[in-house]
Amino acid sequence: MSQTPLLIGFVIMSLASLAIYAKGAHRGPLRGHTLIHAAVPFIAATAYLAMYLGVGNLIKPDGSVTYVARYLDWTFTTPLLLAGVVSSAFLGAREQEGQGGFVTSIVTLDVVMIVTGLVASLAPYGTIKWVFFAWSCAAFVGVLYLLWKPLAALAGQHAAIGAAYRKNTGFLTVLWLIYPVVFAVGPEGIWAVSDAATVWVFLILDVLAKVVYAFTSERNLKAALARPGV
Ligand code: RET
Repeated sequence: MSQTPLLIGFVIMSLASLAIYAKGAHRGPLRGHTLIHAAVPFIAATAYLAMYLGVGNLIKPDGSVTYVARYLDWTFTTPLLLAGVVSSAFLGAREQEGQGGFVTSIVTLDVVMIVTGLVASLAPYGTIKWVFFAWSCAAFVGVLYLLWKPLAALAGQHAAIGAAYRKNTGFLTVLWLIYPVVFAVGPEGIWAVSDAATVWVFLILDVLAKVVYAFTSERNLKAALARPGV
C-alpha cells in the first residue's frame, strides 16, 4: 500500500474544495456549478483520508487491494459531475423539460458502472472478474451515448453553449476513458502494473477530473454565456 499519494490526495482535495468554492460564481446560472464542483473534492478528500488511514482497504486472497473508499467516492462524485454536465447542456436548450429524466438515467447508468466495477475488483482473477468489467464498460457506453448524442444536441441549440459543452465533455471523456485502462492493467485486473503506480495514476486522474475540470469547465461556460444565443 502506498501512503504518500493518499496523504497528498487528502491535502489537495481538501484545499481544492475550498478554492473552487471561493473562486467560483456565486450568482447567476453558474451558481449551482460552483456548489457541485466544490462538493466533489470534499467527498474525495474524505475517501483519501479513509484510504490513508487504512479504513476499507481490503486485501484479497491473491494479495491485491480493493480500496472500497475509492468506489464509494466515485459512487457520489461521478453522478455529481454528470448532473453538472446535464445542467450545462440545458443552458443551451430552448426548452427545459426533461432535465430530471436525463439526470436520472445518466446517474443510474453511472452507478451501475461503478458498482459493477467494484464487483469486478472483488471477484477472484478469472472469467467472473472480466464479465463484470465488461458489464461496467457497457454501462459506461450508455453514459457516453447520452453525453454525446441527445445532450450534445440540446446544448447545440445555442451555438456558443454547444461549443463549450463539447469542449468540456471532450476533456471529461478522455479522462474517464483512462480509468478502466488503469483498472485493467493494475492489481485489480491483469496486475501488469503495481499497486503503488496505480494509486499515483488514479491520484493524477482524480485531480484532473475533479479539480482542473471544475475550473476549466466553469471558464468555458462563462465565456459561452457572455455570447449572444442563436
Ligand atoms: C472501472 C472499472 C470497470 C470498468 C469501468 C470503470 C470506470 C470507471 C470510471 C471512473 C471515473 C471516475 C472519476 C472520478 C472522479 O471524480 C470502475 C474503473 C468502465 C469511468 C471521473
